[in-house]
Amino acid sequence: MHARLLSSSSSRIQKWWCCARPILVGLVALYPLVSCVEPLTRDDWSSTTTREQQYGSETDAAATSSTARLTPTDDAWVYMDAPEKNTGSDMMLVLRSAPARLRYSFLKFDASSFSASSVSSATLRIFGDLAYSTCHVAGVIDDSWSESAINWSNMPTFGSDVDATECAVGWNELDVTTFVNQELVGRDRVVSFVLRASAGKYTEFHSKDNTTNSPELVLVP
Ligand SMILES: [Ca+2]
Repeated sequence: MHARLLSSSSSRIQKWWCCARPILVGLVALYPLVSCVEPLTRDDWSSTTTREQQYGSETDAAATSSTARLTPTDDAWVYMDAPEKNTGSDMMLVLRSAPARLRYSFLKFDASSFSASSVSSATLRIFGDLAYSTCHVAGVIDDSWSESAINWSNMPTFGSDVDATECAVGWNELDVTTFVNQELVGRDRVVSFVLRASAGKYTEFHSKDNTTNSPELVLVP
């Protein structure tokens, strides 16, 4: 009797083991895969999670180049009827188009702190105190001039106008994107401009030596 009970129990254990063994083997085999998957908590995911929150920023390198607002390293105006006179420390930059009394203004910016290789836009901003004329801007490739030495007799040559606008009192903006990209890509990262008036009376802008509203070159990567 006792032996028959033992035999019956052993048979049930063998049947159970036959069924359970493949399951246990499977679980053991799957364990390394399951243990690598970290559970999501409520904070790990939401329908509004941004790509950056999920993956981190891919643009850390690009993020170092942001919009730059540069003030001139040099600015001065020159006038035809006083060809040796230098105005490098004047608080104003002057334009005039009257025959034999022309006035041009030169500005120079150092863009070496701008880390992007090119701009999507570059804007020259000048603040008018007196403004009754059309203002023209042209690029100046020769950056060897300085505000303390430039005058009508030694001013650098310049190219064609790259933009023009009806200047007004207050802020005026000129698009210099193409010329700035030529400087950034093909030449040095120092950018000079000349401003001229095509018609009208005196036009005067704040220079960098003014206490307020200095000219600025806004570079957008
Ligand atoms: Ca100056």
